[in-house]
Amino acid sequence: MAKIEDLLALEILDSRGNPTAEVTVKLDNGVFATAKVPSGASTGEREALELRDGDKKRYQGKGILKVVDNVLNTIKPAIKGMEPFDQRAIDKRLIELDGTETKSGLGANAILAVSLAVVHVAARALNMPLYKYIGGVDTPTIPVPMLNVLNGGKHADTNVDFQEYMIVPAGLPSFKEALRASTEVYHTLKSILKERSLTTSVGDEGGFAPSLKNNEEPLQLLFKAIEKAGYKPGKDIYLALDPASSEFYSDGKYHLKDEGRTLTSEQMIDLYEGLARVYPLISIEDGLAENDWDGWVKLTKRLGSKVQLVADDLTVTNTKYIKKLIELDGANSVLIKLNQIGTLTETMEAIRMVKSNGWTAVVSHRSGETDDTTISDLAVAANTGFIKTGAPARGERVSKYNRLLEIEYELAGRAVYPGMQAFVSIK
Ligand code: 2PG
Ligand code: MG
Repeated sequence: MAKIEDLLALEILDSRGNPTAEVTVKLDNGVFATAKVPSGASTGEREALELRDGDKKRYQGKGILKVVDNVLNTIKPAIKGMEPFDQRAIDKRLIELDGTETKSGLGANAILAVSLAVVHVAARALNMPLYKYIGGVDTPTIPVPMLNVLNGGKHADTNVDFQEYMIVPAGLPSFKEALRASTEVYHTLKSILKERSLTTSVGDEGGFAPSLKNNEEPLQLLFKAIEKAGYKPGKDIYLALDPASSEFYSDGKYHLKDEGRTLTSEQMIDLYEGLARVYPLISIEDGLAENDWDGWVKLTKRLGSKVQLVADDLTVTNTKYIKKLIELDGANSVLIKLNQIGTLTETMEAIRMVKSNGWTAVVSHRSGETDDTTISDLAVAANTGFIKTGAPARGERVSKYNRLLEIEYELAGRAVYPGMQAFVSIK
């Protein structure tokens, strides 16, 4: 059996021009593979720690030389000689080495880069595509993409409070067709913005980022763009939101700058209910804030039967918080981000917990990304049914969609595009 022989670590850049980690694992049979980790902007306060140097003389304090050092001098000696096929044992070793609950010992960025490079090298050593290595023979589902085509909040420099306005092509027959339709809508949206003399420059996730009248106008624009592109809103293509509301929540209230309003949880729920009545709004992520647990329970009671309610900042891919939310019946879906928790094994445990409860799991990118495509394979391997990875533009976003096109092609007739079936959590 091949064994881990060497690790290389590099400080590279993410799509926002901030340093991030790249790790290569080399086996004693010469096979090697690389993984690169992403970085969020609207991070949840309970996320695993992303270690940065804080040395203001380099990259304005954002350097990750400590991460490189931790990989080379602490992790490498500890996992050298281990078999790459025992992912669970390697991830356990990484967690023990770190020794903290939030991975602040070595940094979740150091740990995740190694965890993912290991799974890549193991798959490569067996000559298997990553999705098949992780998922085994049961890997037929190509996820429904949730494409963030209009950016606001922390991902843009505008007056729009809500962070993400997504299109969800759940009514199309295959991933390929779903991506084509979404891309046509994206270009149509661009022409509509141009006609109205609104800016077509893009935000962090490749979606357009114009300043608009209020938080509802993006939904009107998307509805129009879908129709103008020749598709039926609410039949071919649905809408989804990630307000990332923790970002505008303070003192127990939601402060919306678009209309200078301050709303309670109940009023926010009224707002979403009103929007869902007018638009084909099928999914709302982080509609309420990461510490508004009571609000989430009310939100689920009111909207949980018709809208997918996705917890992100609240649960941070951590089974401890997912379990709590399940017990409260406080959502019906959970966002999955590898770097919120820091290892592949823990991420898979989170997905299993969510799915075994009958909820949906949405595998997600971060706003700071690289060309790494692990999440595409993960979404297929874990049969999550959903992936959220930005607009169909910008290299770091399209790399994930392109990888899914390849997987769908490779699986030929065996691939299932679940479409509306993916929304099992909406009763
Ligand atoms: C989110 C993510 C990804 P960030 O809030 O869901 O879209 O943003 O990576 O900035 O946390
Ligand atoms: Mg989110």
